[in-house]
Amino acid sequence: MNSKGVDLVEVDPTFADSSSVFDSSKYVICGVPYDATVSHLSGAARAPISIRAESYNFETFLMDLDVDLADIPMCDIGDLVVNNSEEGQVKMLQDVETLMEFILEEKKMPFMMGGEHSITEASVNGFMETYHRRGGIAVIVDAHLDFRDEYLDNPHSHACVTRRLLEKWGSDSIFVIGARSGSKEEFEEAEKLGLRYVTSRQVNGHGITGILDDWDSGYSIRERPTYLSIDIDCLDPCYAPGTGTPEPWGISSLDVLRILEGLYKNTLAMDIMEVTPDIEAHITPGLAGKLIRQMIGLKEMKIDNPTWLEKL
Ligand SMILES: [Mn+2]
Repeated sequence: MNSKGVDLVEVDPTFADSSSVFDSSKYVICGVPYDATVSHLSGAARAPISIRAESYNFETFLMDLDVDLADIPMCDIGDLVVNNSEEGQVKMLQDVETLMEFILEEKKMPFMMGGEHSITEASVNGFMETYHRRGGIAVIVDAHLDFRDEYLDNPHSHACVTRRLLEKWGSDSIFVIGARSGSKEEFEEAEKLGLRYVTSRQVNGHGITGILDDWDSGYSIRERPTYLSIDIDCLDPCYAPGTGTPEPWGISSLDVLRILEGLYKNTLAMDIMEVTPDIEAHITPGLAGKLIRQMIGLKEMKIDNPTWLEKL
């Protein structure tokens, strides 16, 4: 494939069922093995390999959606070649942005597997280049507010992602779900700059569907092109222990499923970040892989009025 000067390396195995070639694929999976700005426990660079390995645990048939992924044209273009050091971050971010724009230009849905959350800044920027003028939004599901102005002298650290995106694309374009950690200053700045976020406790109390409904009435989020970023630490550590900065009292795996079900129609790009297989190498990367598979299944679901929960 022509990847606009971005270097990719083939992987073996590829993500399960991604057996099509790029040109005929509707869905494109890519790994970004970068974790050099991680602040607590590192190892997210090894997540793409691990998510691919665990993706083979699952049936190709998604019984709740009546979709067989073996029939769906999808490909795994391998890993972005990165210099996994702080010096390598600038080029990594440029390459992620270029790749995101390229895959969207080719009318395919990209799935980026991190790596650390700083990748999301570039990935959303690539998405917004095309979709901001059409009302594009980024929904970021994360335990952390990631609203520092800079962290360890780096304004593009994983701890600054949401702030950079809000500054660039405006408070009407960024929505955060599951926040429960940040400095006092981050919360004050988020208030001042008008960040729209709900905490994990609000999700627990109000229900994620109610929150999406509220945002839909206020900001029409279900009608706008959407980039969905899942930082795996949004989940309670009991569902996703394999992450570098686990934070208690998170949302459940069913909450995340409902986010996918609530937003899949207009979601045009997605990422899963911060899986750290050195800490736990099966349940967490498995869940990450399943979320990618479920999103593809939802996009391919034929029935008009889904009743998946009842059906189960
Ligand atoms: Mn996080």
